[in-house]
Amino acid sequence: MANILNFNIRGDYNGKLVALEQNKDIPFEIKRVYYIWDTAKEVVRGRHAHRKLEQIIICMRGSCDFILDDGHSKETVHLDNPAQGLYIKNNIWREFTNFSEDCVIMVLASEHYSENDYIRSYDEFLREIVR
Ligand code: T46
Repeated sequence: MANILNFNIRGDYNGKLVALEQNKDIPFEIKRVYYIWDTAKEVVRGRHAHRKLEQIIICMRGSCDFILDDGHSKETVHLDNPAQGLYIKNNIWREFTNFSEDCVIMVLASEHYSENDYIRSYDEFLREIVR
């Protein structure tokens, strides 16, 4: 279920650089970028799925854990590498937690923000994925 993309690092003695191009390194057109930081370790974010949205999650600094659930099984992914992206397709329930103090997450999204795309009830999520 967890799909980790390994990005090319174009680094030299000056430091490291990753370049991401839509429809090449990122498997969709990027319509939105947002980032999350300053979240306490024990906070649990997410607790929803998306009907259509696909996203790539990149932990730019620090670390955190994503718990993914496709309605059949659950998987935990530890993110701590800015040269990796966690590709989450639609209809996956996600929770994320265990934030390090310095954690900064950047998200590349395939759609503009729409509250209608969110499934915020786990029971509703299970009903929708068996339809
Ligand atoms: C996801 C995980 C990884 C906006 O106004 N625009 C936006 O683009 C986003 C993402 C959020 N918001 C508002 C909606 C809420 O009032 O920001 C507030 C916090 O959003 P939310 O509670 O949905 O944040 P997370 O961290 O639980 O989830 C977010 C994304 O919403 C979600 O798509 O997969 O990050």
